Order: sequence, then C-alpha cells, then structure tokens
Amino acid sequence: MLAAITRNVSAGLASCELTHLRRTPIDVTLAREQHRQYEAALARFGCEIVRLPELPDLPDSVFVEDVAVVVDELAVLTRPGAQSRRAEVAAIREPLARYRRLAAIDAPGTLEGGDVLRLGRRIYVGMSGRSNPEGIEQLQALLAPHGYSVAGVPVEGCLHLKSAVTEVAPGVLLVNRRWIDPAIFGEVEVTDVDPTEPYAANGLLVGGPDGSGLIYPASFPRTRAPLESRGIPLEIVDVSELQKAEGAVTCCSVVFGA
Ligand code: CIR
Repeated sequence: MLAAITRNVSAGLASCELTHLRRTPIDVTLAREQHRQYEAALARFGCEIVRLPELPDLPDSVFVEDVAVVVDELAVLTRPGAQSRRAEVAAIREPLARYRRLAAIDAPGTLEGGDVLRLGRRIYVGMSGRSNPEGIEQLQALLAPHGYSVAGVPVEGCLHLKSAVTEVAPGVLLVNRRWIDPAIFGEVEVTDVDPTEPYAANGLLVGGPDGSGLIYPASFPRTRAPLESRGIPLEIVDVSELQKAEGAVTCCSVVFGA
C-alpha cells in the first residue's frame, strides 16, 4: 500500500518564495482545484491520500516534498534552505511519526527534499542554493547504516536537483542537460526535455505492486510526446498555478510504502 502525504494549498500561496521566476498573480481557488486533481491522479495510481490541513501563514507549505525524505527504514525531517519554510517542518512531524521512525537534519545543515533523487539505494542530492554540504553529510550519516549511498551532485541554473532530472520510468531519467550532467548517474537511460520546455524534467513516478506510472504536467506537450511513445502510463495534470509558485509535480507530495 502506498501513502501520499499532501497539504492543502495555503491562502498565502501568492507570497511564496521565488528564485528563478518573476512574480505573477496566482489564483488560489484554481490552485486548490488543481491540487485536488493532482491528489486524484495519485489515488488512481494506488495511493492513499493523507491530506494535511492548510497552513495559512506558510505560503509554500503545499510543497511537502521539501520538508521530509522518507525511505523504508526511517523518515528524515529536513531543514529547508529557505528560512521562510523552516516552520513547515514541525507541522509534518506528527503525521510522519505514524509511519516511520524520525531523524532530522540540524543546523548548520540545510536540505530540501526537492534536491533528493533516489534511484534504488543510490541517493543523489543537488548542491543547490537550498541544500548545503553539511546537510548532505548529515543525510549520508543517517542513511548509510541502512545501505544507502548518498552523493552530492552539482546542479546549476534551477531551484532543485529534481527541477533538472527525475526518474520517469524504472531506470529512465528525464533531464535538462543545461542544469545537470546526466553522466553523473552512470549506466542509466536518459531522455531529454524539449529545448523549448526547460522546466519539463519534473515528473512524479509512482510505483506500486501493480506497476508504475507517471504524474506529469499538462504544460509540456513536446517533452510528453516521446514519453507517451515509450508507453509510460501517464496521468496528466494541469498545475499552472502551482508552477507560478515555482512548484512542480514531485514537490506536492511525499509518497512511500505504508
Ligand atoms: C520555494 O521556492 O521553496 C517554493 N516556492 C517552491 C518549492 C518547490 N519545491 C520543489 O520543487 N520540491
């Protein structure tokens, strides 16, 4: 059984952190509707949705991926690089504790889940503006005893590692080579984003006992076409309002075996 932790969109979403995007008006009502559709897509891929309540004072709190890294053996509460997001961590502690033993990244470490790409027992962490070497070392110390290797990887020009690369089918990475060098990942199959769709590398692969499928944004049709041709089962979601907040599809949930 898979569980997906999500959090209702904050009324304050329009005051979100922005690093690479210009601020444009966000329709919070529409963002909430899109978020519901995203949850429905997760449910269709077999996830039980654990929806946490809205946090009106924490604009980016819908992006739950950034505050926890969950593996089978434990859950690591992060310490976001964005100061405005640190209070989100306490709010996910109790819900996660129902499923996993908890550990945490401590100061001066910073780490955001958007930087964490897991490929089996190999875990890559983007050395972005949000995750620092101390945070990556702490994650390594927490996960190595459970048989995971953790490596920091350079990423440039985007917010998080998973803005630049995600796994879109078992063993297949979707990448934007302007932001990450896929050679870092060794023997994997690589497919490229369309050059006109630089933000298209973020898809959410959801896998269960009955196979896996990809939740993917509606806004990148040129990158999507070859994914469809490969026969990857897709759930297409319109997340335009969350994208204006520099969000993507991985960041709106934490998915794990429950
Ligand atoms: C932020 O800058 O922190 C939010 N506005 C967006 C976070 C998106 N998170 C993610 O892709 N993992």
